[in-house]
Amino acid sequence: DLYPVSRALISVSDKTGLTDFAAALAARGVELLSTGGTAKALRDAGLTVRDVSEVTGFPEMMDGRVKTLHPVVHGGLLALRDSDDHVASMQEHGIGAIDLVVVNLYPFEATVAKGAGYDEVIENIDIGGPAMIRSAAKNHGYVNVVVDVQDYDAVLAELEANDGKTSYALRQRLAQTAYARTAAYDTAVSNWMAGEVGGTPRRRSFGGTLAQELRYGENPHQQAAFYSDGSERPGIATAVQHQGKALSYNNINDTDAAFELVSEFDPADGPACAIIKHANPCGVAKGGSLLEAYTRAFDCDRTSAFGGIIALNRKLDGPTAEAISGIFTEVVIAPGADEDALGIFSQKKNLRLLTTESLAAPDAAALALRQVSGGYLVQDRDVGRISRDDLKVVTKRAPSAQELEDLLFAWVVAKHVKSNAIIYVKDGATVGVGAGQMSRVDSTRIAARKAQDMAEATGLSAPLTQGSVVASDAFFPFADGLITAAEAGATALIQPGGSMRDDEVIAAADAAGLAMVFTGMRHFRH
Ligand code: 93A
Repeated sequence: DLYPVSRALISVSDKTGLTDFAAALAARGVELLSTGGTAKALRDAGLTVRDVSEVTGFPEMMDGRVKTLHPVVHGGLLALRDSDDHVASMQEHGIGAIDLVVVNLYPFEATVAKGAGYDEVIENIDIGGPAMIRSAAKNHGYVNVVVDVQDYDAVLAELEANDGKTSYALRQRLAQTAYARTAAYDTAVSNWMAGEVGGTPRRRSFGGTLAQELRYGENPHQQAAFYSDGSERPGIATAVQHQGKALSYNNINDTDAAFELVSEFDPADGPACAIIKHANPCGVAKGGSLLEAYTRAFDCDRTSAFGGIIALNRKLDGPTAEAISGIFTEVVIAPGADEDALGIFSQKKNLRLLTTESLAAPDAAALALRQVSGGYLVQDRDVGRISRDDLKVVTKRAPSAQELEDLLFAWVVAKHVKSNAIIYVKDGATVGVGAGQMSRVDSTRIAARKAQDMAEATGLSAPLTQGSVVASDAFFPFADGLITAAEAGATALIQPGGSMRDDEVIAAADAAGLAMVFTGMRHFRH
């Protein structure tokens, strides 16, 4: 996969590092072709350069708008070197192969940033540069494309190591970088124009394709749209909707949260159900049947489940569909639905049923994006998972087998709850969820309070938090949260550990006879 570099075309606006790089290429016997300003800079540095205009037989014209847009350039970039047909075309039309393109673009973004007027900004939309970058990147089987000054050294290092040749791996990596650059460049152009013409969410570029125009956003006065990133991952973007009106912005967000959470539970380990409201679970449970899983999830917080979104980890069946039909539900999502379920739901015109090919892969690597003023925060998706072996028992008492199972279940749920997250679990079902509070002790109290409310509403003598276990998405900074959980009847806890006051928290756990395990992993979610 090594391929030699004999001829390079260099056309750069940012001339940083240019002459050193070009001199190193020339020293290896690489022929240099270049456009006006770049050629001048290279000649001034004493290098021998051929003008692209001499190669094309056309002068640079129209204020430089047409310099490199010529078949002699693009044929030299795009020709497949091992195709007899392509090689014959090169010979017939006097096209020489170009093995390396070094281009950085007209400074469009910087021109906008300095507040230039409309015409000057337009003039700084590079056309020939992106065209060459895209041609070279497409033909990375043979051609190297360098769009980033920082990559000059990597190219020289390979030429040095491989006697004037580069590897496929390098060319492929350079091509990927090149397409990221042209995509970002056109996004910048489009977003600038959107500012000029009043672009709507439906006509902005996010590196995705418009999948759906939404009636409105989080609120009716906000416009909104749903973009797909083109991946085939099972989930909200690829699910099939069987009935009901179009999903809203909030429906899509909540259905995604529900499906991602329920997908954590391997169907081979039994049915599971998650009910989501405002992006947080208000009930998650396993059960002997899908119906039981749903009922137990519902029993965690029947009040909040009204108008909720339900996700199941197995094909929806008739009995579960019947039970779900009992209250108002916005959306149900599952990996399939049987005939009975479809028949029952067809009577409920307002209920949306979505099915997917399979569950989502909770361990699939992906990027998570969030917008802040003036930019984006990008991180790996939280695919962190722990197993029994990762747990460290820190209290005098170790959790029982049942407690341990519930602790692990609670921990998985905690990962999908907005911080500060506190989850009470009993026998494979949440019995209290505290989400999104600014203080951890408040989340602990709220979850216990809700369990108390449920007990009163359903005539139970004691809340289900009695004899439950608790998960906390991050460490308890003080003992107060743990004491609150103990007062609510919790007998075991799972948390990352790592607080300055771990000793104090462990002592409080021992004093209350609780078992506690540390995961060493945190699951913040904001
Ligand atoms: O106006 S262009 O879009 N037309 C072209 O054919 C073309 N070819 C290269 N701009 C074009 N370029 C750009 O010129 C390159 O991307 C580079 O940014 C710049 C280098 O010009 P010079 O060598 O004259 O400084």
